[in-house]
Amino acid sequence: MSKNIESHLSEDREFKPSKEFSKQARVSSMAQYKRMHKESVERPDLFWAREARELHWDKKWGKVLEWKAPYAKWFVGGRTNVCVNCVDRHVTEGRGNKAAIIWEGEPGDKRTLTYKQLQREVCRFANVLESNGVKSKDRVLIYMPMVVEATVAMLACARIGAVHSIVFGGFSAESIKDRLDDSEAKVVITADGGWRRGGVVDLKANIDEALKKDKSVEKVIVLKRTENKVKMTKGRDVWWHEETAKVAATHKAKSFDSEHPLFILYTSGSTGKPKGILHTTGGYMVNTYATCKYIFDMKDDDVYWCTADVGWITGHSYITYGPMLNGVTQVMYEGAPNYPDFSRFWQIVEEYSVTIFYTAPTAIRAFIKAGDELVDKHDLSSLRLLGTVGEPINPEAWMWYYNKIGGGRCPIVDTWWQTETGAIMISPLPGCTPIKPGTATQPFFGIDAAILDEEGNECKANEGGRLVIRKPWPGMLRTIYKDKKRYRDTYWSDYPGMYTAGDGARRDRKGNFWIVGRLDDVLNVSGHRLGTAEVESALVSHDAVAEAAVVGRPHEIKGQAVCAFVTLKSGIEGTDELLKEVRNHVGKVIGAIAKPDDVYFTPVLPKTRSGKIMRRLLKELVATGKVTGNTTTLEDANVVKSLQKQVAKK
Ligand code: 6R9
Repeated sequence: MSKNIESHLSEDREFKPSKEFSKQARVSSMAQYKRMHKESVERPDLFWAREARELHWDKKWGKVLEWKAPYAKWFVGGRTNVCVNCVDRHVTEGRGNKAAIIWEGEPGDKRTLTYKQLQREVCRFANVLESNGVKSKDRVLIYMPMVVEATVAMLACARIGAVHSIVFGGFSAESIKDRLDDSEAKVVITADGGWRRGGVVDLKANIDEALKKDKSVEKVIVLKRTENKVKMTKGRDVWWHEETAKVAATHKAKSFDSEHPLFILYTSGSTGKPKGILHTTGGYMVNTYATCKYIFDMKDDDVYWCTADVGWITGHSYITYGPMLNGVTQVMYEGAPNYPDFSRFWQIVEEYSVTIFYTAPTAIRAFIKAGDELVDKHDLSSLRLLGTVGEPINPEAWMWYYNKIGGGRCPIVDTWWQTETGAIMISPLPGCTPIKPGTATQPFFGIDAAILDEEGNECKANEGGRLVIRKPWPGMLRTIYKDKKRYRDTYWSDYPGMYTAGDGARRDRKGNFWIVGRLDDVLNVSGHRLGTAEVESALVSHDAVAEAAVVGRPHEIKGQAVCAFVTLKSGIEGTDELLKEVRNHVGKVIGAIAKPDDVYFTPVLPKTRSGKIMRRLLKELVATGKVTGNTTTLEDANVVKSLQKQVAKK
């Protein structure tokens, strides 16, 4: 990380959009950006009302914003239906026969749905949900592969006012169970499996396991995707295709209050318990709509592709909601980027003439490693705009993306945002912002971002501090589900009335934001947030483990790798076999992404005299192989020496 910061500070490569790009973009000069940004921050009511008016409301709002920190209401009193805005509106406005989703399965099967066809699917499934007892505000847990039906399920929930809560398909039964216990979902939507690297992920078995002691779930709706054999529980489990065959392909949508809950998405925090981030209707809709329009420059003839999974916030805001609100044609792909090899993405870009491509730095680094030949075989000339999200992008990866994928002609939008923010917060505008490798550049309209020191003073140029947002924005989380106190404590207690993002950052002389990374005990592994406390409690739940400390270390492809220091219960020997077992155990408890890359067995953990594990020291050790910092507060200084030897052996 520190190497990154240094290279950031000396980064002087800068690229401006071409005249052609600027000319057709919605914002084409920095002067225009500055004017609009100033207005949007000073008069958010004017800016956001203008954006909101481009969408359909059944009842117009009264006030644009009601702010009683830390609680915001946007488009107060307004009534709308997000699903109608994503789907029906395009049919009514003459885009019914336009492709909404061009989908490709991992085995190579293909499917295209127009907005009209999508409307029928969504209406059918809304009817299915209702006939299975789902009512407004009921929670629906979705655990699905990247198939069209995942989006259909989300939109159908939104249509009837049910609150979806998606659990990423890579998460384990136990992770599902935790989220079910918290959300008390009434219905689960899943599939008989999904394809991943040629194999089938047995999603239904995980649901069955998670539901063993559950009391809230009444129905499980199962999509047939892989013909994988599954157990159907009588009275509880029903088939998607059988249910949809019973109902009409039309459904009259009701309107919902602007602050009606839309979804809950769980994300890691610095304790072992994931936070249920709650987003609502009107503000989220307008914010995802506007960011897609300005940042991705979405136009009627674009083919947009975001490679995220709907299990993450990026898949919510920039697959299902934002792009559909803009009525764009988008590509959706089910499988892994390296199946059957690393040229799969480029093959898809070529085949569907993708124009806007949005992916994560970790994927870019994996492509670089796989070799340029895999890119060179494909014609990528359809691309006109590139984006990244999820973690800071290292300048080398940025340059490769810019030149090799973008052919030196496509602006890159490096978009900083979070599950909590709902929509992109800091990003270049492709038609005007000069871009540099490694910076997310400038705040989006309506976003008042700043970097503060511990006392709350704004940091000087290039000085590192904490990233905060000083004013509410429409897509912001409204609370942590069932935990208002945690909401206030986590996000609003560092500086009164301001949102703390949990990221460290600095701002250069031109006002560009350089995000350094998380300041809390949250790792960023392949662009995904992972709480060290969650991994630690998974480790400790193994019978042989007494205590565990987890830290991240820099990793060439994943950004950060998970390192675990583990003490075993007395009398248990730390064999290689046990090491493997402990790793797999974490995979079972949380999911494969949480499996530690390195596990070190140690007789004791480095602790202060008051018994606190010194993670700072472990972090330094795995990053550099040495410990230089102050160790005088350590209870047992010999621990460090022996750990140093172990790490050096790796
Ligand atoms: C959208 C998403 C949020 C955390 C965030 C930050 C990191 C995201 C970034 C970035 C640098 C970017 N992050 N985008 N860091 N540059 N362009 O990823 O949401 O999964 O909640 O993660 O990811 O650390 O705080 P989420």
